[in-house]
Amino acid sequence: MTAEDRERIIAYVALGSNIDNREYYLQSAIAALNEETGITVTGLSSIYETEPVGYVDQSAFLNMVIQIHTDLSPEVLLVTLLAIETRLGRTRDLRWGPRTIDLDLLIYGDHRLTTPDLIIPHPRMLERAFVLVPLSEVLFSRQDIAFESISAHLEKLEGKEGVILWKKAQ
Ligand code: PH2
Ligand code: MG
Ligand code: MG
Repeated sequence: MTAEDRERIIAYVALGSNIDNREYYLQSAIAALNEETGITVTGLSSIYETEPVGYVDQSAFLNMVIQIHTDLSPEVLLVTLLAIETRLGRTRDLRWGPRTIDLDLLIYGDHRLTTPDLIIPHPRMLERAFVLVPLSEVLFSRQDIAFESISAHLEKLEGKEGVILWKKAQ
């Protein structure tokens, strides 16, 4: 049995960075996730450069979405994401402010979950072109059945012009 057979849950994580060497933070976070026991990175979107949303007086972001296979619970996965953010220098001075790396759990299998710390699916993902553009790309490339519903949301969404392909996935 390979690691991927044991790691039964398919999950999607959004990555964002807008401080210093943004691509370095994306790549370091992906490597750190892949090194965790119980997580295998199995799909990568392209990297997009995106206009800041929400708090607009900050530098442009690089955003992407990855697919993972995992046998961690959603709560343990969340703690793992936050620990990797901290290791990569993330501070929380300003909500929606500049960050070395932001790791947001978007989708965890077909689970729906609301706890004080975590809502799955991510409550704002359908409103954000910087999430839906890379998410629909990686869903399509991994032949995930969620592609149809996400791409239907993406078609209706405004703000896609603020999301520009920056480095195409291999
Ligand atoms: N993240 C936010 C707020 N605004 N804007 C862009 N373009 N990309 C982000 O990742 C982002 C944002 C809060 O997490
Ligand atoms: Mg975020
Ligand atoms: Mg976050």
